[in-house]
Amino acid sequence: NRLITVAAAQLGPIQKAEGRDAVVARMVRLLERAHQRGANVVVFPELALTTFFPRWYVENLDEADAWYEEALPSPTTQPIFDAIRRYGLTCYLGYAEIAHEADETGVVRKRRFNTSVVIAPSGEIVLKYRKVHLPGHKEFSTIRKVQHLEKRYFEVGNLGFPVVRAPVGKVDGVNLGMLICNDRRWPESWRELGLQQVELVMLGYNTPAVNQENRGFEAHHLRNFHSQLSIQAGCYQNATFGVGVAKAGNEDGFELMGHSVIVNPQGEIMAMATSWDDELVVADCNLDMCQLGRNTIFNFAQHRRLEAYTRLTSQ
Ligand code: CDT
Repeated sequence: NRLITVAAAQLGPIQKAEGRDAVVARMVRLLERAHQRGANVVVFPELALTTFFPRWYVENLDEADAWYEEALPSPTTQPIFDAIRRYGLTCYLGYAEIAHEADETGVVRKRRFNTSVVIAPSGEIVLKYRKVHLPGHKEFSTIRKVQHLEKRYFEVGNLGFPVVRAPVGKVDGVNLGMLICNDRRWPESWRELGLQQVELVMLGYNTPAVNQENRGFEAHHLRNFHSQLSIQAGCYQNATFGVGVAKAGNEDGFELMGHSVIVNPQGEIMAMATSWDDELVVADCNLDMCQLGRNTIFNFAQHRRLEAYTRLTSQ
C-alpha cells in the first residue's frame, strides 16, 4: 500500500541578528526528531534560513545579499543535506535565491527569487519552484507599521508550477508539488498542480499575525481561518494531501502566525501545530486516498468545462 509519513517542521521565530549556523542546527534537530518519529518527508517553512527579511527596507538590494543563497548546498547549509542523507528523508526547503541567469531579454544578470526545492534522500535537488504570487509592495510604505517588501526583494517566479514523481519512503513514485505562502490563497496555483495529478503539495509560509491593511474588517482570528480555508479547499478540490508549514512567533517585535497543518484529500486537518515555536507535527498519509476525488467528483477529464473558463487566462 502507498503509505508515507509526513512531518511539518514548523520553525519558531528567527531574529534578525541570529546567524545561519544556529538556524541550521535547529533544522538538523527537527530532521533528527522527524526520523525518530518515522517520517519519510519533512517540510520546512518559506525562507526557512533567515528572519522574514522583507519586513526590513534597504535602499540598495546588493546590501541585502547576506539574506540569500547563491549555492545550495553551501558550507553553512551542508549539515541539512547531510542529515537528509543520513535519515533517508525527502525534504522541502524554502530559501531566498540569487541566480545569475538570463532574463526575458536574454541578458544574464543577478536575479532574486523566493524559492523552494525538493531534496531527495540522496541529497540531490530533484525539483525547484520559484514563488509566483508575491504579496506586499516594492517601495517603503509610510502607512504601514511593518513593511512587506516581497515585490522589492524578489522577481516573479519563472518556473511555472512543476510536479516531480519521486520515490518517498517505501513508495516508488509520489507526485510532489510545491507552493510558497501567498500562492496557497490562489485556486489557480492548486489547479496547476492538480492537473498534474499531484498527491502531496508542500508549502511553507511567513504570515504576519496582523494584517497591516485590515481597515477594521479582518479580526485577528481570521488570519488563521483564511490560511486553513485555502489549504483545505486546495486539497479537497484537487484530491491531494497538503502540508502547510509556518515560521511562527515573535521576530524582533513582529508576530507571525503558526498553526502548521497536514490536510488530507477530503480537506480535513489531520494534524496541527499548537505552539509558535520549533515543533514537529506528523501524520500517516495513505496516498490511495487521492483516488476517490480524482475518479469521482473531481475527475477533471470528465467534468471540467474548459469552454466556459476562457476568462481565466484572458484577463
Ligand atoms: N510571505 C507571504 O506571502 N505572506 C503573505 C502575507 C500577506 S499580507 C501582505 C501571506 O499570504 O500569508
